[in-house]
Amino acid sequence: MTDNTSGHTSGGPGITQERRLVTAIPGPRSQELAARKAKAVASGVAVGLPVQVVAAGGGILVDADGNQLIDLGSGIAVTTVGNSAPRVVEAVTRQVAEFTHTCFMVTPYEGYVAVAEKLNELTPGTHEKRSALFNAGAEAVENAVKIARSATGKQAVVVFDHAYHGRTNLTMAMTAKNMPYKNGFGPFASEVYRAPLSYPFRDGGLDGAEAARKAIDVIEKQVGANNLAAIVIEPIQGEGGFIVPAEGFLPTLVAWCRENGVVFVADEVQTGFARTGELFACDHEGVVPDLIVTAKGIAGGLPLAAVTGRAEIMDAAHAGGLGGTYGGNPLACAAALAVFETIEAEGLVDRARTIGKTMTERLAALQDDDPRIGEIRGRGAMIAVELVKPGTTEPDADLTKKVAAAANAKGLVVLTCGTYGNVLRFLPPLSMPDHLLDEALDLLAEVFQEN
Ligand code: PLZ
Repeated sequence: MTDNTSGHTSGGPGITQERRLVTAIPGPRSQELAARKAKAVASGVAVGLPVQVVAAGGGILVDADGNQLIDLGSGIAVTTVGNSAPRVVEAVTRQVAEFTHTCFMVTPYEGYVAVAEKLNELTPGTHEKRSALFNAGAEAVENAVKIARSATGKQAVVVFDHAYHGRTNLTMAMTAKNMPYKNGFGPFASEVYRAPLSYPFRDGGLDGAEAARKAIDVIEKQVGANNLAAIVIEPIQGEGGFIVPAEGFLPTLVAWCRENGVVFVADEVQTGFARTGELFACDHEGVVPDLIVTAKGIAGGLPLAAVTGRAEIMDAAHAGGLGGTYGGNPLACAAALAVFETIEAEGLVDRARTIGKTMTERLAALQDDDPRIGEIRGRGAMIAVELVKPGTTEPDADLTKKVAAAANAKGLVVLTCGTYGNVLRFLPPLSMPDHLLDEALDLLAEVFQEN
């Protein structure tokens, strides 16, 4: 967009980069769609903000009533390069006219291999790597576990408190939170064990090494390294509340995994691809995972996910043991290659850092006057505030709901998260122009004043 003050060019088809409210949110057309949705779509599929989106780009979502909302969600960390980012549109348009599907396992094509090559190059570590492509984060997490089991001949998997890994049967078992993810959907997969996480705001400020020792103690006493195939962890937790573990937590776990023949799997589904101000969140502490799971930001909204890792581990599964009809679909691969190019050409890793700095400074100023903001945390363009009863660490989920609803009414798309439902999270597209980010933060300040 030409009026993108950051100088970046990602953006939808000529959408003016301004917030505009012409009706209440949701407007009449959006409400009509909501009524149709209630009759046609299973109610288990819930909607956060029922506006009917008709176009999106830069930092804006346009709805069917002509409202323009500022997007602080990126469709849950997916449209990192922006919606309808020009390179993605061009690449997918070209590919859709050439061929749409062959199934890579039947007759291969270059896009899949090119994405694998690029992932092998970009992910942490200089060792020999292989990749396999899938459709969604949960499917890729499941495949990482299959691969780790195959490589180690062991079965147990350790995950952490507050973890989110998906909604399939195995990943429900790996996800911590009962409501809404697991309740009534059991029985769950076996051989999944949970260890305590480093959560500086709530664990008394244990340092990273101490918190890791606690987790390792649970693992050694309750599981045993000789039974353990993999530790799977989000380097910064997403749905669990944007929890950044204390420095040293991840490196200590990695070292223990290396000593004990356990595969260390980083679930970077939410944190990957420039989001946190590094290409991957593991990079902040120089952590080199054995396997890294990616999805979301990888393909600008087209469904794609991947497992990338050490060649000897990745190649352990027998031929035909990994795959799926659509995994690494040609359209999604074309989009991913365009995303990698966009991140580099537009300096989006730096852009995420700049956005993070702006958000953190502005939110810190709010916190100075508002004791309900217990903590501001996150990295890069993945920032959250945890809301509490003043002077305590008691979660305030009601306030969080109220604040999110008030922000929505002002034309801001914000998301909540956290085990206790008391975390307001911000995941703007990196194509967000500065003036919209500033406006969003002004509006948030108003919202906190008014609620
Ligand atoms: N691992 C770390 O964040 C998806 C889920 C939204 P899929 N997070 C958003 C919801 O309520 O369903 C996620 C994640 C991490 C795995 C996943 C799963 O990715 O692409 O949704 O399967």
